[in-house]
Amino acid sequence: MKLTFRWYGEKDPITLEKIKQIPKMSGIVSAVYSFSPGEVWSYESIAQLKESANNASLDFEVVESVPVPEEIKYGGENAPTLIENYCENIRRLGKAGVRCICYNFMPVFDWLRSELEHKNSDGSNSLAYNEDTVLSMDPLKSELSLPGWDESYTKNELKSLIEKYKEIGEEGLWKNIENFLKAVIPVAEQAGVNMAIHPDDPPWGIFGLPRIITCEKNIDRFLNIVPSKANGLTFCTGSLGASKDNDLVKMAGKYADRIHFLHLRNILITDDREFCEVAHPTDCGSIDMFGIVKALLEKGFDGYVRPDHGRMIWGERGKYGYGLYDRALGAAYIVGLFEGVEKMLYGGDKNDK
Ligand code: DNO
Repeated sequence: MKLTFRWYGEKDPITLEKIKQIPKMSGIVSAVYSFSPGEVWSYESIAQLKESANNASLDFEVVESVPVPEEIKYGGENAPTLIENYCENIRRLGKAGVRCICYNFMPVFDWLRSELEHKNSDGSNSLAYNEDTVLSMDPLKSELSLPGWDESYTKNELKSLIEKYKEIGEEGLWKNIENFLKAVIPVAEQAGVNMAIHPDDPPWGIFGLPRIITCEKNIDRFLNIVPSKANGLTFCTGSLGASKDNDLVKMAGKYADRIHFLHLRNILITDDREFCEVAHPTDCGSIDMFGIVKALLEKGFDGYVRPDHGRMIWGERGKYGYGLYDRALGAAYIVGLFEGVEKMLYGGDKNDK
């Protein structure tokens, strides 16, 4: 596996030098943030990102994310042009040495939480989700907004966007993802890039909005739309694991050859549709991190891995979920977990043989 770490660019208080000091760190996961969804990223901006990483002896082979504009997702009239722009970004990134692109197909909201500073008993804080709180903030009825919302929309824009998705429903979203994949995957194959869709977080519909990358049945359907290796997954344990119906160990083994990017994090499910984010190790939460890694390695997984959201510990403040300390602890745990499972399965790192 290649251990990576998310970096938000030059403004990120966590510098590349600090990232490089995490044991076994191979590269960064980043994106060009100066373009709006749907725009083509300039060659210069991509090259600059790569150069910054390489100057710090880090690779830049994974992009998270090239965002999919809403109009592609709801199938607006500009969708074909926007899909062509998306293809151009894939070509440019492939040329620059990017091998994996993470993206999602979640309508309107990306990840959604009800709390950003949930107090844990050890004095740390982390992101948390409580469905009752979320539902009480229905944007069609309430004036409040939740963490994770794109604040660039006015309330009215948000409402009309939500209405569009309600009209097309789940099958409409499937149709639009099919159009997207059929255009984009051949380009990715050509460019030597693996596309890795991020599951919906949390993995169920909210406010009547359809969400489809949620469970085994739907992931089967998704992968079969274009049965190419380049049409793959970001296996995000914290997202898929929020639903007790998802058997993550089974899914990890089943999809191993289509998983190009692994987001490892743990959550503690406290009730139905209620959870908080916890430290990475298996015993800290509800997710069998060991079982997942073992299932993947048994099937020869050799993709990119990153520690996902961390708690805020040791007084750190910063971008929610993306501080340094707990993610670095997560990275160290991941290295240990892989070392243990690899030695158990084949006596060492597969790549050393
Ligand atoms: C949250 C992230 C997501 C992810 C996107 C991928 O912390 O896991 O925002 O980057 O969904 O497109």
